[in-house]
Amino acid sequence: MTMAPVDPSAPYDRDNIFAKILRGELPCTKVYEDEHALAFEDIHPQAPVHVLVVPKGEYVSWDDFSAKASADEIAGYMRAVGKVARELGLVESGYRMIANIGPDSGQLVPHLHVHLCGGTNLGRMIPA
Ligand code: DGP
Repeated sequence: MTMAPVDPSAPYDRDNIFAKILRGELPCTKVYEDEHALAFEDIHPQAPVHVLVVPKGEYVSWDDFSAKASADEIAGYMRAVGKVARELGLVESGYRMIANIGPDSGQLVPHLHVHLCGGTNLGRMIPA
């Protein structure tokens, strides 16, 4: 599926892919779920472990989330990201968290998500 870069000024689109996954309208390979977050395998993995962690609320980006989410949502989501990394066994070997926000980042899905990547040496943070 071809997707356009996310427009950060656009309102939340309830038909985005991750919204549909959260509602159970599209399948995913679920890794973790709690009150605040859902984690599932990325459909195009770029590392041996590549999991997406999304908040359950309707937030387009980190900017949106950090400005509008409640303290409970923010704490719950942050804890969930850490818990997923722990449960995936990534803490000792290390891992990378990536959150693409807006056009320059290449964000394609307009629902906030953190990529958790690991399982190998990931090299430079931003390839030259
Ligand atoms: P980003 O550029 O940060 O918005 O990355 C979006 C990621 O979402 C990308 O790595 C591929 C993944 N993705 C896109 N569509 C689906 C889907 O339908 N299911 C799953 N599991 N992942 C998807």
